[in-house]
Amino acid sequence: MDSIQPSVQHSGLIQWVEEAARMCQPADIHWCDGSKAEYDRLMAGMVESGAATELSQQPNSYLFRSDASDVARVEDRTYISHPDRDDAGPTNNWMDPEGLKKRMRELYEGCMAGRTMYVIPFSMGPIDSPIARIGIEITDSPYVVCNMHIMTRVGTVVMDRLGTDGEFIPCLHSVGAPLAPGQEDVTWPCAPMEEKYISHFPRENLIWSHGSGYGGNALLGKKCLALRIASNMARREGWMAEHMLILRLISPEGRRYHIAAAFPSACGKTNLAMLQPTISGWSCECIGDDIAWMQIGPNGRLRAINPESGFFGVAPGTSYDSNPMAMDMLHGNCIYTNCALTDDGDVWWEGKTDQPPAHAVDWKGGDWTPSNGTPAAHPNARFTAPASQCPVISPDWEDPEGVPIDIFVFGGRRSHVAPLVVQALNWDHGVFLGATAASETTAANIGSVGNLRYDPFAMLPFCGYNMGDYFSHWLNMGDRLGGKAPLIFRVNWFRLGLDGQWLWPGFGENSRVLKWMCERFDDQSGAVESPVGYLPRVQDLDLDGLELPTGDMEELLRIDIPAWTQEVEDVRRHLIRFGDRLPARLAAQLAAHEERLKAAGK
Ligand code: OXD
Ligand code: MN
Repeated sequence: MDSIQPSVQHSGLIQWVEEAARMCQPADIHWCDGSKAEYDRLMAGMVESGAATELSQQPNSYLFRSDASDVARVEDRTYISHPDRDDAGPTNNWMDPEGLKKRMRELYEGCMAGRTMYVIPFSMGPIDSPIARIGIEITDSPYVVCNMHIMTRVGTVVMDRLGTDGEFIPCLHSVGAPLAPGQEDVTWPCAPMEEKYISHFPRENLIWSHGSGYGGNALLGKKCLALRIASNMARREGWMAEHMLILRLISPEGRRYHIAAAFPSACGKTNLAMLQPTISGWSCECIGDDIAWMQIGPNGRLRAINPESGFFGVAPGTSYDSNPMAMDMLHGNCIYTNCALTDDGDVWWEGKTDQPPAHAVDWKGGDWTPSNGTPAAHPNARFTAPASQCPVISPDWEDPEGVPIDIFVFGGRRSHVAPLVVQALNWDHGVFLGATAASETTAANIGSVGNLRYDPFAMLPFCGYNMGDYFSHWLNMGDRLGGKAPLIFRVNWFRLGLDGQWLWPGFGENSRVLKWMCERFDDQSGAVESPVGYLPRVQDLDLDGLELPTGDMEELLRIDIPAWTQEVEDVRRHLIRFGDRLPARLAAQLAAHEERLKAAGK
């Protein structure tokens, strides 16, 4: 087998690919050039093998159905392998690097037999951005290659940038399903749960993933590199890698505000990133929907890039009501995974239209009619779409220097207690708000749905080191930014009324809340100080044209002191898990929070 293309001159890369090939023993090696011809050829092969279905209603778009056991990120099988367990902290799974590598080498041995090994050079961030980083993913999944073509910048341009000795982050991936000679392949190869490992070795900037072909487990540029490994690099080098969308809001006067917002998975980040403001004269441009890399620029302000070049969005719930811009983006050149297939050759998912199709093929490949009583699309079904197709993508979304961030938002899905919006009293209090953000769990991870869990900064599954140290990093960044630090807010679009219905209409109406934040940034709007931060009064929000039942706004902004007081013990339990890694400044914030609640309860 000829493993190396004569044009590849990077000795470190050649050595690593040869080592991987010796271990995984693929039948063949393909170096990806990132061309459309390459994408088309791989897709044609997958259509022919039955792994993909070409959609007749959308040009150049394909549907995949995964194995029923491989439908989401697997947090239980995700490891942060620092030599010292304490550096991974209490919120990450840990195994010592030697033991984990030994176990994974056993699994990798011969794991690509009968398959092609693809070598994908990719850039996270615009190729010419000083903030961008290069990764090389080795994978035996052509589905992964095609998704990486959309989600990252891939191929020859990256190799040219890498040169003969450039730095790259090695990312090894296998679906873990070797083929014996003559053995027929399945449409979605993967390994059983106990053989799935999504492993990170931050000390070496190394990623090893085995056994899953789905999303963040397999598209290693996304969660593994751009968050778990990058969060370590960012801490070492003094920048930030965050689970945040980036958007630009433009006022009727043309003033531009840049907002970076962190929400746990499947809490409406993509919808917010492509917001269509309902307030007159305001508009929104999308820069990214999932990840922000931010560095302090020469003028002392924080500048953010979106390291990705596509959207890997949750399909169910995406509709012309919830996200018209995403719907307009999904007109071709997309990959769909675990959506339903309609009889006329289009995709469908729950919530896409009010009226479900009379018949479809569901995500498991079976006949489906609305009377089945089961979802036609998996709740974590996804679309992969080029960012350039988004009708509201910002003209500056690929600006190598990034955009200046004015406002940080933390959010979560909370049925009760958390108000619609609150502004942090200062940076340290903002870090406290981020550190104590909680959310009800969703289908984006395999596990139970609807349980309340603390998800600090929406980074619980993505922070590649001890969260206590991560809180310190945020405090340090605030110190360095000083008066140029973004304002911090926390929001909750999901509070329920007594009737069990959402009180806030959400979607485009969220622009009303963002407008208040922009006005706070410009010192142009009022607020009252509450024990949990600055709250808008009803009259501080632009509610023009919004008809809400009487009392709902007051309820959305109500601070239920007994309920908050009752949660203090949970917050304390959550924070003291970090032991001596919990910064004293956050412990002081907890004490001050408790004091304020006590005073308010008197
Ligand atoms: C995602 C996630 O896919 O957060 O973005 O799970
Ligand atoms: Mn995400």
